[in-house]
Amino acid sequence: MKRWGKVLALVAVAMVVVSVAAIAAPKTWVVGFTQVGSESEWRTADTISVQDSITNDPTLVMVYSDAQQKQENQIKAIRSFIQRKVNVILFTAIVETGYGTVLQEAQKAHIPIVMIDRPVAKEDMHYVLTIMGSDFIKEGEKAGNWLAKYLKDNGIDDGSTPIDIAELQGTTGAAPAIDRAQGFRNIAKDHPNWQINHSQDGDFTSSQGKQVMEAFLKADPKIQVLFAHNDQMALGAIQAIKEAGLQPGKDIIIIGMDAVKGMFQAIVAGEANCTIECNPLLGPQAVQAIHDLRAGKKLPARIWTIESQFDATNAAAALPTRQY
Ligand code: GYE
Repeated sequence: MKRWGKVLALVAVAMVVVSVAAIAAPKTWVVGFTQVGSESEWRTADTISVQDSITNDPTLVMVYSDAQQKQENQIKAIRSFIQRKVNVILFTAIVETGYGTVLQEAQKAHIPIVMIDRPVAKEDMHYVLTIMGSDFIKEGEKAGNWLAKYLKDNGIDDGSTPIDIAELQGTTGAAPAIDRAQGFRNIAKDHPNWQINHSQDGDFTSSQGKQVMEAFLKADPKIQVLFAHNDQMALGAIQAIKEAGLQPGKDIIIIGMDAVKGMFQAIVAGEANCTIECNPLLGPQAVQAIHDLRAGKKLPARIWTIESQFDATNAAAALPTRQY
């Protein structure tokens, strides 16, 4: 009798220990993360931020897939995550359209989709639990507003003489390419003399940016402004401008997006004029969202990132503290 009492007491203690442990240590979750590729400094910073945040979390296990900028690779990766029965899929869409079917498959398998950075098209967003990242339309508008002020402050724009503008677009069909183009035009429409005479896809890469800028300059050596959808393409274009015997930042006003270190250095050197910040350090936010999801909390449909802009007035002071 006495012995049974002891056994029961031990069992009770063990049950308390197990249940306390269950409360203290959340269940390990497997996170499938499909990244776009490694097309830019921005992307590298984003990949490292997300990978570090997940791998430094002892309650999360990451399954990583690099799509190398090919949508079919990403669709395959999502299907393999579904097969593996991961707990959550982290996903940045290369382009907006073409993911509906695979997202529906994930939904049927009850696997939540958390998006970071680039969203899918509006009609497919109901498959997605939340998206965190930047407001790309606002970024394009900031670029337009910066240009309007710069032209005015420097007495370049009298409102009637045409301003010859070239645009290096990001990957065709990608949300930041569509939205940044839109945002810039939202401002340009109030300046009828601004002429976007050249606009082409530079795929967000430095090599494409350089190549396309070379072609622009061959067709039109009098370009006054370059609006690039990311700094990487702007940096490639700066090379092309120099090789054409022109001075980037002086003969041609250069505006980029992202605020990566390379662009800061170009601004400080006087070879570029402005960059609109787009924060790639989304890892901590993504992990927070996964924790909240696992704890049964409801996530907001949109989590915005707060950002700034940099030009010759503030780039040098900010450069030493930049993280990417
Ligand atoms: O601007 C660019 C990258 O999706 C916001 O993708 C991101 C963009 C970023 O390649 O540098």
